[in-house]
Amino acid sequence: MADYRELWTSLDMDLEKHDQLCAVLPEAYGSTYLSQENRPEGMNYFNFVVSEIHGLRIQELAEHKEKDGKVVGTFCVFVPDEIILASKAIGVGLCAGSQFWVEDGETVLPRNLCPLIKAFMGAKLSGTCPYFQSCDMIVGETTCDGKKKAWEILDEHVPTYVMDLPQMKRTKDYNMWEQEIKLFIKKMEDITGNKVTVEGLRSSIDLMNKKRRALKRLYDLRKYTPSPISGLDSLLISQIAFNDDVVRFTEKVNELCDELDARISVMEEASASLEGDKERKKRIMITGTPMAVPNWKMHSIIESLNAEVVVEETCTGTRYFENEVSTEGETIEDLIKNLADRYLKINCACFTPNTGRIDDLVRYAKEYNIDGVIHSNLSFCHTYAVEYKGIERALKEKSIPVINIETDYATEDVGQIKTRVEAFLEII
Ligand code: BJ8
Repeated sequence: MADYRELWTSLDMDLEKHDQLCAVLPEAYGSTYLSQENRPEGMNYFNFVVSEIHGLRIQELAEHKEKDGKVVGTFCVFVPDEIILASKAIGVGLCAGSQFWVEDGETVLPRNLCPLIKAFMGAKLSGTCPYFQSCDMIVGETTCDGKKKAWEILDEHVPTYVMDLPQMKRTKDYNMWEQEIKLFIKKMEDITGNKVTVEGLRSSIDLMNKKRRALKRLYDLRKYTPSPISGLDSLLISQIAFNDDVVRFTEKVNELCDELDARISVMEEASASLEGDKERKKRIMITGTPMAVPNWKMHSIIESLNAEVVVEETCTGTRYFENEVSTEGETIEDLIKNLADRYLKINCACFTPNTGRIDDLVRYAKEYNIDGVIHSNLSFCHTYAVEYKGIERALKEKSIPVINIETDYATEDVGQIKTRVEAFLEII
């Protein structure tokens, strides 16, 4: 990797501490990712992105800022990327997935809080995340109580704007969300000095739809048995989706999908001579809380056993790309309505009721030919933990095996989780 120390210094980073962080990532990535066999060639681009995760992309953000462009950090798939793009700013997903930051987060937050919140707070306080350091503004949302209150503390360190997300899906909630999107447009126009026009918004909707389509194409290819790509690699792509340039990312995912298409054709030709089911790995769906980079814990455990993760019903999975935004309409109000309609189709446990998530799970179980579901719950995430009971009941009614695993970013429980997953795979 090139020397980015000057760049990091200009971002007011703690270089010494950042060196400690950089020392752990290559080893973790090597043992989790590079050790996989038979990876598609197209993963080389994503390997490169990871190797330059604190380098090239940060350089691109810095160049954008030099031209007076703005960078905005987000934490939730409800924040409409289309508005950020239409105001000519760059959005970066900041959901922190490393144990490295938890300790610093705990200096200002209670210990019994979701690790994702503690990690993002720690990432900012420690000055070791160059994405955070590049942000002119953070966009939070009122999804869970932990995040909602954490924005107040974060705002002391970086300007934090909060979108008020409704928690029900009645007509009045749709109307309210439209109003919130309007206010967000106003905020983005104020900080960037750029007007969000109908044409600009329509073209950013189009860009985002293309990106969603590419991810959907990747997930559709995973429906094939055996999946032409590992769950670990797919998860990485979903994680990189939050930070990479939209056009380049879409192009690279489509290139990879072309390769996977070809792989499937080869497998189909060979399948006549294979003893199919004997070799078949158990097909697992992951559902639950998001897995922010570099949280690869659950996938890595499952795929070290005789199983493959073929779909993630999470925000680092289907919830990010399902449903496109309509480009129909003549006015900005029309497009705002289309945005509100699409975004409120996301089935997050912060909504009550949230029965759409159960429908999604049942549908995916069929479409992806699932053998079992693993509900992965970040510790202290109450909305998902409480929702688990209803999910368990609904899946059991359909004879779909499911287990719940609550965990954080630490590695102490890896052995224990492995034993539970192993037992689960044996019975399904
Ligand atoms: S749409 S899942 S990204 S809120 S931070 S709720 S894990 S206790 S992230 Fe989320 Fe948006 Fe919903 Fe998706 Fe729980 Fe932790 Fe809260 Fe979390």
